Amino acid sequence: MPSTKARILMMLFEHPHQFISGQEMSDAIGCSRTAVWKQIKELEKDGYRIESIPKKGYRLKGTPNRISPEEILAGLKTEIFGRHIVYEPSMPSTQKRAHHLAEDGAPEGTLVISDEQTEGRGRLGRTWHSPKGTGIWMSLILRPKLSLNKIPQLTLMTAVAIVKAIKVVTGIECQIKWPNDIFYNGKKLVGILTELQAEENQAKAVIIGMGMNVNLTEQDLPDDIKKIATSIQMITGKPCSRAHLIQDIMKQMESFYHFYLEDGFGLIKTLWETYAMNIGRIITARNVNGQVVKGLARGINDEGVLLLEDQEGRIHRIYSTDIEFNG
Ligand code: BT5
Repeated sequence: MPSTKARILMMLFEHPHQFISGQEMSDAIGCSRTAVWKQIKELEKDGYRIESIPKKGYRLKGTPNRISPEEILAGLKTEIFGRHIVYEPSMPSTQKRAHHLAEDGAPEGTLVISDEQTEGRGRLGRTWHSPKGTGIWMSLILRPKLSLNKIPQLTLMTAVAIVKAIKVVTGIECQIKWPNDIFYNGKKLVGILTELQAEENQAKAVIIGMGMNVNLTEQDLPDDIKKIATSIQMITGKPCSRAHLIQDIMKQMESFYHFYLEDGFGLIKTLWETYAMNIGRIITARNVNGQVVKGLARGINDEGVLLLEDQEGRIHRIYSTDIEFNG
């Protein structure tokens, strides 16, 4: 059961431009008007700006620059994705925390979010730069009944869902770079990290980490990353509501996930190829044997594996390695 403070905040978020009277709140929550007033004062201490007019009530005027689980929940249109949120202003890594929660039995749809990561991680031991109050750094716990070879498809599903959500919320049309990046104009906007807890040949939990540069400016990034990265604010010139993006990503992911579990990979394959930036281009990749292969990216197969055709016409299957463009 959410606290009185959380319930008041949710009511304020649900009526963004209207005043809600103290009486209305106390009736809905089942507490005294004085208790409502005390919690409003607490919210102001947390950085919320709340307008208060006698006989009219309270209205939300501004939020602190931090992710608010209450704000996310107030506009969330999902059944399970993001319904249970674990939030802290700072974490070493949401991915690491999600792994612990999954081991302790956290249910499917649990979303771990932080405003800052001090040890954010990418793939293969790389780091993910996650400055405070600027991006979406989150990890979603799923518990699909899937064999292990199917799990990489969830990365592709996530990429498709995020591209769609970014388009819906901001109007920006991004592209997917194999296997796990979302790009805009040649620069990285989002990175996805899919990790697994397995038992025999079955997934016990899948942790999908998403790092999204939302309101970062150039000053938020170190020099080496500045050259290769962008953010939604850098593209549009204005800040974007992180809560709205999270809500839409959860909604898109949930509907693709249900569709995928019922009908298979077909729809995601088609959308992924539509959004992909590498199809039809010459790329260099490393295959599972460590061998470097150069060829034309033909598309992905029904398992979600990238197919590369070399100069002799041989088809190579590329799993989750990085690629470079050559033309
Ligand atoms: C990824 O790895 O792109 C996956 C990133 C996943 C991050 C999320 S945040 C929430 C969750 N918790 C975590 O601890 N991680 C996940 P990879 O393909 O290996 O790309 C990493 C590379 O991207 C780095 O080596 C840098 O070159 C670059 N990079 C680092 N921070 C970046 C940023 N904020 N924006 C763009 N590029 C960045």
